[in-house]
This record gives sequence, structure tokens and C-alpha cells, in this order.
Amino acid sequence: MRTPRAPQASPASRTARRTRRTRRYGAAGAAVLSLALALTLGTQATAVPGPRDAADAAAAATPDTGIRQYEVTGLRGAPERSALAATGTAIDEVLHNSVLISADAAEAERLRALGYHLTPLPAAAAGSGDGFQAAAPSDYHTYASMRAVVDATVARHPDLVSTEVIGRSYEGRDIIAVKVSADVAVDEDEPEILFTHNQHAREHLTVEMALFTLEELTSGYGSDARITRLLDTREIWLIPSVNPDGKTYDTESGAFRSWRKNRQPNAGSSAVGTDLNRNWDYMWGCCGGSSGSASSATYRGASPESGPETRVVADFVRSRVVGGEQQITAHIDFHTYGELILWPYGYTYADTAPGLTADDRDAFAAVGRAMAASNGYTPQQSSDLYITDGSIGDWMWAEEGIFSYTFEMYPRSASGGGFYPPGSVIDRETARNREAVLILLENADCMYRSIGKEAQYCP
Ligand code: GEM
Ligand code: CA
Ligand code: ZN
Repeated sequence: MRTPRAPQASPASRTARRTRRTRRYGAAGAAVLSLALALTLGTQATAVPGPRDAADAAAAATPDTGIRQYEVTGLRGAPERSALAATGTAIDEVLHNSVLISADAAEAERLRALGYHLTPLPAAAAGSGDGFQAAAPSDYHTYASMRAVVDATVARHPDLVSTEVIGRSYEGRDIIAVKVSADVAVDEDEPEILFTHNQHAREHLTVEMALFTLEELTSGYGSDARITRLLDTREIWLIPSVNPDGKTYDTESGAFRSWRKNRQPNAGSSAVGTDLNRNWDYMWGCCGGSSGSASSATYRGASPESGPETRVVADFVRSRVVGGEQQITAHIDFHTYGELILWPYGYTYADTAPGLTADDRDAFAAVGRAMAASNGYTPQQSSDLYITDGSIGDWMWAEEGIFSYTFEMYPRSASGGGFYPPGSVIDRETARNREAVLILLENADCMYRSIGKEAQYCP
């Protein structure tokens, strides 16, 4: 029999939790050590031939947004990648001496004018490396079919699964949180773990990841000993799509649009969308890791949480503070692509910084590496790739004390299909993260156990 939550769970009864931090804006206070580590990721960029002719160029671009991928060469480390990111372009993939970006023709010209060398990536190069057929939007669940799968799962397991609408997107679509736990209707005094998906519109594989986790946990209860123990002792939250408007826009024309942001208009501009992963209220716009231009793929929004979707998820997390204690202890934000496991901070290269001690960092790294050992992703601090500011992971940790990871799912590179791997890999690439999810759930009652400091931090 599980202990229903006492009316006011005594704060002291839970592991020592960080108090909420006062907000700090403006340039990062911490001395920023330039720890640009040469990335060992990926393979040497192969020179990708430009399109042979206009037809090829047209074929390579997304039909109506004109967005296509380019390789930007001559970027040897995080500072150079961060300088490119600071121009407002979104980096899709980090290679040894270059990166891939998605841009329309105007953005490409703007970058060339800044002196960057861009080579268009023909569509043929994406998704052909493994001999795949290119993906079609119908390979992925729509927002509506995702909702139907969730509702059917609730109907099958009403004692284990419940859903609630935690708010609405700009265009009015429900943003749902799905709770998975034994005695799901009771708010029990158990560690809570959050999984968020699809902040970025085109990253559809992350919605499939949410549906896999939901199915795996519910079908395993009562038959798989690990899963049974986890559902008996944890409360797990899944937000399958943070950005349902962007997801829908990316596929509704019948061809992928390579869309990233939400679909919120911007005052004074014809450009649509805020990059939700630059809109979080910690170090927002502090450090050149986002753009103030509405037309940019990494536009941070008019103000922190100006994106309704960001506000909805942040309010949900804040609502999980019970008796002064944040009940959520661990989190994964799923993205594609690159096969990476990332931890804070993203706003600074420094391994430790205000609110993130050496023990915190060691615990992040220990569990991060354990998860990476299980799925073959590359574990590292977020800023080893490039600086981002206003990202979800920095906010979750610094404001709420939640051990927050960013997973970049399959593929490792554009040749595996980039943002649009074919449907034939969905089952394999979601199941690939099964063990990592279980590792996080098992560590979530005390992340410091991973560094032998349970007694100190989890009395
Ligand atoms: C990334 S996810 C965040 C990675 N953080 C840092 N500091 N590199 C993004 O938001 O740009 C890529 C993605 O969107 O998947
Ligand atoms: Ca429970
Ligand atoms: Zn993303």
C-alpha cells in the first residue's frame, strides 16, 4: 500500500533540494572559461557537391519555405560554432571542422556576406547514406493521432495512466501532460520525473519517443520487475508535444517544411515564430546563444516565457512544488538529431558556475555517461557544442533544481535522414532509449548516489 501524500509534505522529509534561485540576467557573472573542446563527434565532413543545376537546387529545398541544409566549413571548435550561432542561425549538426545548418536563401546570403563558406546539401544526400527511402509525413503520428494513442492507453490502464490539459498553444491546441504511476489518481509522496518532447516542430521522432515510453511503462507493469518497481515508487510525467502548432505546420502541406519554432506571430514583423528553446526564463538572451531578430530560427521571443507553450510547461513544473519542495527531480527534453546526451549549463563553457557545483556536475556526468553507455549517444556538457541561452535545461536546473538532460536522438548525421528519418527506423530508435529512461528513473530518488554522496545529499 503506497503512502498517499500527507496534506503538507514536510519539506525536510525530501532530499535536500536547492532553494529557488534569484533570477540573474545580463552577462554571465561567472568568469567564462573558454573550454572549447575539440569535438570528437561525427566524421570529417565530406565535401558535399553543390546542386548541379537549378532543378537540383530547387529539389533540395523545402517546397514553400525554401529552407534547406547547408554545410558551413572552417569551424574548428565551440567558440567558432558559438559565433555562428550568435548570428541567429540554428545549428543542426556538429562535425569535426564544420556544422550543418538549416536556412532559407536570404539567410544563406546573409551568412556568406558575413564571410562564412556555405555549401548546399542536396536533398539526395540526406537519408541516402543508409540506403533509406526518404521519409513522408505519414510516417509519423500527427498531433491528433498522438492524442488518440494516449487516450486509448488511458482506457486500457486507468489505474496507471491519466492525462490532463495543462494549457493551450498559440493556435489553441491542448498541451497535455500524461501521468504514469501506480495508483495514478493519488498524488503520492514519490519522486517525480518529467519527459518533454517536440519543443521544435520538425523533431517528430521525439513524439514517437513519448509514445514508446508510455507503451513500455504501461505494458511492463506487473510483468517486468524493474518497471513495476518504478511505477510503484515514482510518478512519471510525459508531455508528448510542447509545440503542437509547429508540428502540425511542418507536415500539413504534405511535404516537410523544416520548421523549428512555434507559430506565434511577432509584432512589427512578418516573420512567424519563437524558438521555444531560447524562451525560458533563466539567463534569457544573456550570452549570444539566441537571436533578438524575429526572422531568426533561434529568436528568443519578446520576453522570457512570451511563448504560450513555454509558459504552459513552466507553469506546470512550478505547480509541482508541493510544501515548498519541487517534486520533479529529473527530466529529459527530447530533440533530434545527433545522438547526444547533454547537460547544463548551455549558457557558459564553464563546467561549474553559480548554482552548479562540482558535485552537481559530477552527478550530471555520472548518470549522463551511464545513459550514454546504454544507447551509444555521446555524453557532454551542452556548451561543448555551442552556447545557447534561455534553454529549457538551464532553467530546469537553475530555477527548479531538476537534473535536466537534453537528448539528441537518431540519426547521428544528415545521411541517416536528418530531421526526417524514415518510418522504418522509428521502433528501433525509440526502443534504443529504453534503458536510458529506466536508468534515469532509477536514479531519480537521489542523483548523487551515482557519485557515492547519497548520505550527504539524500539523508
Ligand atoms: C539544440 S538543443 C540544446 C543544446 N544546447 C547547447 N548549448 N548546444 C538547440 O536548441 O539548439 C539543438 C536542437 O534544437 O535539437
Ligand atoms: Ca504513484
Ligand atoms: Zn531541437
